[in-house]
Amino acid sequence: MVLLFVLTALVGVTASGVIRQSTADPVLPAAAGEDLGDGTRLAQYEVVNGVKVFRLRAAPTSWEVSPGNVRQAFAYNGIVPGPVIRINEGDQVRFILQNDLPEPTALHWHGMDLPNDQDGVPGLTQPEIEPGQSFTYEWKAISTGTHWYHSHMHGDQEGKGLYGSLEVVPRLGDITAARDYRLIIGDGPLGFVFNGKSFPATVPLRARVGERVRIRLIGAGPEMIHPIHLHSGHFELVAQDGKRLPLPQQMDTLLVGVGQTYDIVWTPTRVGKWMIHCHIFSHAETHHGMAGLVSIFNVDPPAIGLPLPLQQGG
Ligand SMILES: [Cu+2]
Repeated sequence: MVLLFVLTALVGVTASGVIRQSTADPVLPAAAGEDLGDGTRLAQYEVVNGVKVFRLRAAPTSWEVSPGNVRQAFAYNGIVPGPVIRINEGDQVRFILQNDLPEPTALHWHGMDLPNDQDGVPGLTQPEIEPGQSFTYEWKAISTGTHWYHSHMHGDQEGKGLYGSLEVVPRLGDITAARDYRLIIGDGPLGFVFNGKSFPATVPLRARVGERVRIRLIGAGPEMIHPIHLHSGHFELVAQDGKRLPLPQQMDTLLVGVGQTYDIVWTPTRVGKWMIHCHIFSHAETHHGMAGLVSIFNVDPPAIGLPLPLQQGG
């Protein structure tokens, strides 16, 4: 049992949001490109002279937000959201952004403590990156926790899909959880989307009774606020904008504004299909059924045969 635990801790588990862990480096190169089980993928990088180098290409793409509903999107590396950038506190990181959009762009590292000329604001801290040009950002990861990155060129570019999760793993004291999901909320030209998809195309999230499930909520907007509600009782709010709260706060609905990030932890107590959704009717339902900001947790019994704390209908 102890050996199994050690092996699991070193190797990690790849499927369905289960966290990879390693005492040496929480971000294993072998994990690059990994499907994180929530409709997002981990960013790939290479290490050059001790610097983690990421390549991002912004370009138009056709993006199917739900079956038959194809929108004209702008995407980093062809996916909405862009790849999840997960780095460690203290990492020196470099991002080479290629602009293959038909218009200028720039990239802002939202929530990061970094040099002013790396802040990504066109016309203020850097020139606009013209179509066909590239720009290189480099900084040291100081700000820990859940943040995000996005185009700072017109809210319209952000709304079309130019955003992604930016997760800085602290050297000490990360939020402990068995699974690690993110739900990035969009409400622009792609419609109401969780991780670039509208229900029923949102990826079902897996969990087991008794697990601590971390959910990173990111308000990418660019226009609206969303009261995010999780069925089945309550969850704990443990961090806002990457900063841990002194005490977790129990709640069942959390208002997520544009630009905000929240980390919540949920421990399912009952098996079943549990919704997480925006509670504004027009953002999550139509008269023909659910659509938009809706995802489903499929909660299974505990893996190791423990009795259920609460049975369905109990
Ligand atoms: Cu909403």
